[in-house]
Amino acid sequence: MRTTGVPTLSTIPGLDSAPTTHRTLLAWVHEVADLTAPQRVVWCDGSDDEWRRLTTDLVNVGTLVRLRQQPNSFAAASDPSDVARVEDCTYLCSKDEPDAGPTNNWMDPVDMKIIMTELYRGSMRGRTMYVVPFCMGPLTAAHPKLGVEITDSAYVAVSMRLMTRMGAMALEKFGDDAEFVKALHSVGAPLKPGQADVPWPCSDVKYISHFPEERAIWSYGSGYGGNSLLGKKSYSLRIGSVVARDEGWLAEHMLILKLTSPAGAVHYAAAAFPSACGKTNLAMLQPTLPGWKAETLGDDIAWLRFGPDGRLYAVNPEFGFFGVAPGTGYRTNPVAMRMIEQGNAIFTNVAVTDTGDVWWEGLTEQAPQHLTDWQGRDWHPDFAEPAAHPSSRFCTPIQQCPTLAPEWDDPAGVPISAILFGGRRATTMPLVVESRDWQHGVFLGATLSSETTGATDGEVGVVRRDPMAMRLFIGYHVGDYFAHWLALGAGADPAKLPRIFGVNWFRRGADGRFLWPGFRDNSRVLAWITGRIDGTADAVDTPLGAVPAAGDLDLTGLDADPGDVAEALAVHPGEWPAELDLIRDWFTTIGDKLPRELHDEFDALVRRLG
Ligand code: GTP
Ligand code: SPV
Ligand code: MN
Repeated sequence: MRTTGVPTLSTIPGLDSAPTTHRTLLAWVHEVADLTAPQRVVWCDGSDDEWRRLTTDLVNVGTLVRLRQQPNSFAAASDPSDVARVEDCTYLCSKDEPDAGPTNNWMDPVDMKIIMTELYRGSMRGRTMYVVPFCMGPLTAAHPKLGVEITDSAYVAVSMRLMTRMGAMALEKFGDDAEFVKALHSVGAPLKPGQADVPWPCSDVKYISHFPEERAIWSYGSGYGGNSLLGKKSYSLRIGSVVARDEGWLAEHMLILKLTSPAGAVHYAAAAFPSACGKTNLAMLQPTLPGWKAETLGDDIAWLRFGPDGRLYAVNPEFGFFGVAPGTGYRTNPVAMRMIEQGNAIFTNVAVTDTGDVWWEGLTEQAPQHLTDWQGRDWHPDFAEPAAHPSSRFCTPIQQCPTLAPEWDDPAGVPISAILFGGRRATTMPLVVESRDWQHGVFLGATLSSETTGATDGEVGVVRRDPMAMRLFIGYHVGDYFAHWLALGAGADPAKLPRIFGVNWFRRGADGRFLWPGFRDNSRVLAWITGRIDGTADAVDTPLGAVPAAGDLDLTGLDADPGDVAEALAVHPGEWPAELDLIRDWFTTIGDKLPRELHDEFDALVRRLG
C-alpha cells in the first residue's frame, strides 16, 4: 500500500549506493526512506570534498554565509522560533511511566511512535536524506559507541562532522553487525515540487523523543543544537545515562580539565554546571596563578568508568565544541578565540560585520558601528536588542583547541581526582565548598540549583533544582539515578574516589555586581581544591562543608575587593531556611524513589545549621 506520488524504494537515487553491508543499518535506512520519501539519499563519508559540497549548497540556499575574515568558516541564522533546546517538547518514552520520573516529560512509546510516524510520513519530500554514521568517544575503544543519524538537514550533517567522529572512520567500526543507536531527525518541512526552500526550514510542531529500552532517538521539527545534533545531549546523556546505569558507569554533563601545579603534580577534574553556566570557559582556563598550567579534554560531556586500578576515569565522547558565543573574547577566553580564528567553524545566530566577520556581545568592548544582527536586520550600537542571540554558538573541531591535552583521545580516559558541581546562584551558595565524603558529595549534586538561562526555551533567571546539571538529560528516574551514584561510590575504595566540591562563580553583591571576578581567576579555587586533595590547603568547617577562609586562597595579584571575596565565601545561616524549604520541596517531588541516604544527609544538614 503506497500513497500516490511517494517514490518507491528503488526509485530513490542514492539509496542503494550504501558503503556498508551492515544488515540492520541497511534495513533501517530503507525503512526510513520509504516512510519519509526523500528526493535522494546521501551516505556521508566525512571527507573534505563532502564538506565543501555541503557548505557550498548551504551557502547557495542561504542557510550559511561564508565569512571573509576566517578560513573555511560560516555563519548560520536559525529561524527566530528555533533558537534553543525545547524542553517542553522533549520526551522520555520508557515503557513504564515511573521509569521516566518527575524530571522527564513522558509518553507511551507506542503512542509516541504513532504520532511521530504520521509526522515523518513524507516529511523529507523534496529534500536530501543524509545517512550520517558516527562514533561517540575514541574510535580505538574496545567497544566503540556507535550511532547513525538520518537527517534531512545538510546543516546537521556538517555540524555532526565537527561534533562527532563521523563518516567513513566511524562506518569502518560497524562491520556487519555492530550495535548502534538509531537517531532519526527531520526538520519537518517537506517541499512541494517547485517550491522554493527557506534558509532555515523547521516546523512549529516539535518532538525530541527518546526510547531508552530500544536505545533510539526520534527528533522532529527543529534544526537547532541539542534538538538536532543527536550525538550530543540525546545520545551521550539521555540514552547514555541509561546504558551507563545498565553497565555500571556514569554519563554526565561535565567538562574535563587537566591541571598541573607549579611543582609538576597533575590532577584531572570534571565539573558539572548547567547549560550556559561556565563549562566551556573553565575547560579552556588560562590560570592567572603563576606557574599553573591547565589543559582541555572536554567542555560539555564526560563518560566516567572505573579503571582496573579502582580509580574513576573520564572520556569526552565528543569531537568538537558547541560553545556559547556571547561573553567569549580575548579577555575572558583567549583559548576559544585562538581556536575559532583557525577557521573551519560554523557559527549560529551571531551577528556578521560589514567586512564578513562575526561579532557578538563581549567579543570586543566596543561594538562595531554597523552589523547585520542574527535576524538579518541592520544593527547599530543604540539598537535595543543584542546583535547576537544570547545562546548563539560557535562550533569548532576539538583538535583546534590550543590547550588540548595530549591524552584527549585515549580510550582509557584520564583518572579524575575532583568532581565539581556548580550553579548560577546570586545568593546562598559560597564560592566553593568541599563535601565531607562521597555520600555528602552526591547530596551536593542532587540538590544543585541554578537560575535558568537562555540555553533552553522558557523563562530566564528562575532558581530551580538541576541535579548534577542533568535535570534535562537523565534518561530514567532521578531517584534511581541518585541511587546509581551512591551505589558506585559504596562499591569503590573511598581513598580512590574523586573528592566532590560545590562551586558558585555567580554570587552577587547587594548592587547586583558579581562578587568574584571568575573566569581565569577560578584557577585560584582550583588550586585550593588540589591543595585539599594533597592535604596542603586549609579550610574552615561550616555546616555546608569545608570552605576556605579568604587567607586560604592564593589571591596574589587578584584585582578584587577583599570584602567582596569574603562575602563570596561566606556561609550565612540566615539564608538557609528558605533554601531548606526548596530542597524539601524538591525531595518531595522525587518521592519514594529518593534514596534514604539523601534524606539522612538532609537531616544532618538541618542539624548542623542548628
Ligand atoms: P553550555 O554550552 O550551554 O553547556 O554552556 P557552558 O556551561 O559551557 O557555559 P559557558 O562556559 O559557555 O559560559 C556561559 C556564560 O557564562 C558565558 O556568557 C560566560 O561569559 C559566562 N561565564 C563563564 N564563566 C564565568 C565566570 O567565572 N564568571 C562569570 N561571571 N561568568 C562566567
Ligand atoms: C547545552 O545547552 O547544554 C549545550 C548546547 O551544550 S545544546 O547542544 O543545545 O545542548
Ligand atoms: Mn552543555
